[in-house]
Amino acid sequence: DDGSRLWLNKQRGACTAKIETSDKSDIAQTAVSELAAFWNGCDIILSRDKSLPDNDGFKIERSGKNGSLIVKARRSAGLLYGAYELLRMQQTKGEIYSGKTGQDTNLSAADNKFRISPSVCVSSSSPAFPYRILNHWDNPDGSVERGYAGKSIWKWDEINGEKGTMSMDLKERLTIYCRANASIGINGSVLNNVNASPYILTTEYLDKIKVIADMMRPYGIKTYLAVNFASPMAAGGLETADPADAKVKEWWEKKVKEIYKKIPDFGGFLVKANSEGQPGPGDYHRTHAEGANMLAKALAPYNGIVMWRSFVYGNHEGEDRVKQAVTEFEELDGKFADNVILQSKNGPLDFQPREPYAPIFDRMKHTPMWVELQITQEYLGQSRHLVYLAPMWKEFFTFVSPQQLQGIAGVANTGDNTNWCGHPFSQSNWYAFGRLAWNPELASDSIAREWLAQTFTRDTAFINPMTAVMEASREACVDYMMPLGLHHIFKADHHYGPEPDGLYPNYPIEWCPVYYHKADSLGIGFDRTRTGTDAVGQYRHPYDSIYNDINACPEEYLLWFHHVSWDYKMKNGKTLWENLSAHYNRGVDEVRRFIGTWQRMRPYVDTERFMIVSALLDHQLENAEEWRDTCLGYFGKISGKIQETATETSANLPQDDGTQPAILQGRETDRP
Ligand code: BDP
Repeated sequence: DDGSRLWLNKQRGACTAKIETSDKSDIAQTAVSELAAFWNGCDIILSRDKSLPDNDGFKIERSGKNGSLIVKARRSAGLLYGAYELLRMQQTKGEIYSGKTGQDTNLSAADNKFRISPSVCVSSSSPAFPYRILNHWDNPDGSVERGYAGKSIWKWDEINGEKGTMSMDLKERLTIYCRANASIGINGSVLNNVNASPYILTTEYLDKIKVIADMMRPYGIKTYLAVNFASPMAAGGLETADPADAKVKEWWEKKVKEIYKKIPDFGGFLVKANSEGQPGPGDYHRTHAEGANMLAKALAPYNGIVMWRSFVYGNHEGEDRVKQAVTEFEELDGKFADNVILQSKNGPLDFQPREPYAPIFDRMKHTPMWVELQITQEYLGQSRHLVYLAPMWKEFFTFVSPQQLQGIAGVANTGDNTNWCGHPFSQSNWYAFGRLAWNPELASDSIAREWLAQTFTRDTAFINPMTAVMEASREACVDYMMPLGLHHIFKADHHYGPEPDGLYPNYPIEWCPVYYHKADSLGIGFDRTRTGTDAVGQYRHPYDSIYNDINACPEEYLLWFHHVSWDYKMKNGKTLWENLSAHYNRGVDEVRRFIGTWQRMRPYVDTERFMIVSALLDHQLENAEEWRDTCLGYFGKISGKIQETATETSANLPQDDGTQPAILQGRETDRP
């Protein structure tokens, strides 16, 4: 299995069932054709129902007499999601029987059949967020920022904008993309990088984008674009991009009109402004609100939205980087137009293996908020390490209630590699993102089980141990990279290997590892307490005082909030240094354990994927050892806990010199 079909049904069913609907929409027709192709069970009726709440949800019921099923939904999209729910049940549980014999139980796994209960409602579900969106960081030149699975999936050369066509190859590939997204409830895609090229808004590109939008629409997926705030200059020839300038406003209004003429249900713009060198309203002494509202006004007549990112730093000289989003946005709370959403990363820094939640979610009381999660594993071993991210995202939702959010965005991990995501297990992160975007209450292990069953096999001898591996994998990564609240000790810019001594004269200090761990002969960690940078002060009560108090602060965040002496006694009675070593070692041991488990999975997995995952896990183990030895070597030297020099300690270790394991050669990695 080359992994190209993701978790989708691999075999067309020999469906003799009748699938019927009176809904003529393209989306409902997609639902019918998916069921007709893959369903192996009773007859199904898809029916719109105005009495249901106005969202993408659905209900599945037995229709009575002949044991057929009825999927009810207010919207056509709900019919599609209901259809996929049935296919998921079939794929994870086995052939479905709809209870003619009156039995109310699932048959045993050995029977590979699942009996639908004769009780009235089989399943009922509606999404937690109306907006469930992928953010692609794809550039028009085909490269992908932080992409680890090849080049962009959008093959612009294969799209003929004038004729409105795309190559057969691309169509086939993007159909899988659409089906995969729809199967997990994703209903929007931002096609391009937040570091946006202005050329994406040229008519040439818009014509091609229309072709993509037309293809995604029948799957319920709306098209969005990331825009460069200075587009009126670069793509429109104006001398300014000042949001208060009449010509600038007019340029955006015309551009928006042009877009909606081509794509009547276009979703809106995503904007990274005045962040990491991107242009923005600040260039003209205007606020984020003034910039966002200008775009929002142009989009409002068409029901378009502006997703404005809060990922900013560097505009407040000397201030702790993790505080700057709140500093910059809090005073603008309530000043944004109704169709502006503030999109914030889950943590206050930048997608680290573990961060406390971002306090901006506590501070913005009058502004609709979305969370941005990173599916692509920029800081978690890229697509070379097996790291399942659902436990990390679930952790975020224990601090920030889904009810506070209007939408959820995930930075995609897709590329043109045959298997889409590089590592076969990285597909699970795309899957889990969609499932949690639909229902953040789902347990991460049940999502893992679902994904494993659909992607590999339903055999519990495989699913049980591999679910355990997936569930443990994120904590293992934290342990071998940055335990106890350490963060950002990655090698310059490519964010892959360790570089605890990193201090680069030509980069901002906020990019340097030494700025984040602050290790010295006395201790280690970033003092963000009241007497330090007071980042704790941005948190709602009681987190502000919990994080401020070294004895109350959860140990997994200890070095995020405190500068702690090497001999500090932790809860288990051992010193900080001893605990640090234990965590690094545990991380490595865990990867070794994952390898042992995987080796026992050989009978359940096709050779192709078995070999790839084996090679990747070996590579992960080497990397984990490198992380441990480099970090403990360096910190050991600084603290005086290890007598020999760090260079001697790490001299014999495999170094990450950027070479890839043979099996991966030729893949995109390490983009600055
Ligand atoms: C960082 C990435 C960088 C992105 C930036 C962002 O390293 O490539 O452009 O975030 O989110 O994580 O804007």
